[in-house]
Amino acid sequence: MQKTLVILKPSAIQRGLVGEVISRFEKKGLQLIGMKMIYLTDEILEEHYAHLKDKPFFQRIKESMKVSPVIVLALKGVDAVEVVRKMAGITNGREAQPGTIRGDYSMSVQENIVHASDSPETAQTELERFFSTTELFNYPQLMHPNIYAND
Ligand code: IDP
Repeated sequence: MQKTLVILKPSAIQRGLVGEVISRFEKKGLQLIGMKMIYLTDEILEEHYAHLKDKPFFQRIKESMKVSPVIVLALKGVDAVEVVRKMAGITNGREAQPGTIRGDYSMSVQENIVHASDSPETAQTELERFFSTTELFNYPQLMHPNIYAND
């Protein structure tokens, strides 16, 4: 079992896609183990997007992530990190495969609806960045046998 972090970016909130996107994760069989609405700060964005800090568009990304609150989700499932990355699609919404979240809802590199952790190690760091231990829930997924059979 893996846990992963998703951020529904301001582009999802502003365009009324929150329910649509969360619904995809639920229908897929991922277990929702944490969710909250927060404002991101420069401090947290500089940590979260540290790998982009020297890019010319860094300031723009930070501004766009603060346009409205975001929703952070913690999802759990077998291979959850890779499954959720695939569901998100590649960074540029115009190039992302139809059927993916970015491929279906985004026409932009920057305004691409969701963030999803890119490795199990990153997922752990990012979950700790956005959730305290009491905000992450451990409860049985009653449909587990129907979702996974004997995998
Ligand atoms: P990822 O979100 O697909 O993992 P990263 O390279 O980690 O992609 O970039 C983080 C976010 O920064 C992207 O989701 C996108 O919103 C933004 N971004 C990345 N590259 C560009 C760019 O060239 N122009 C504007 N925004 C960008």
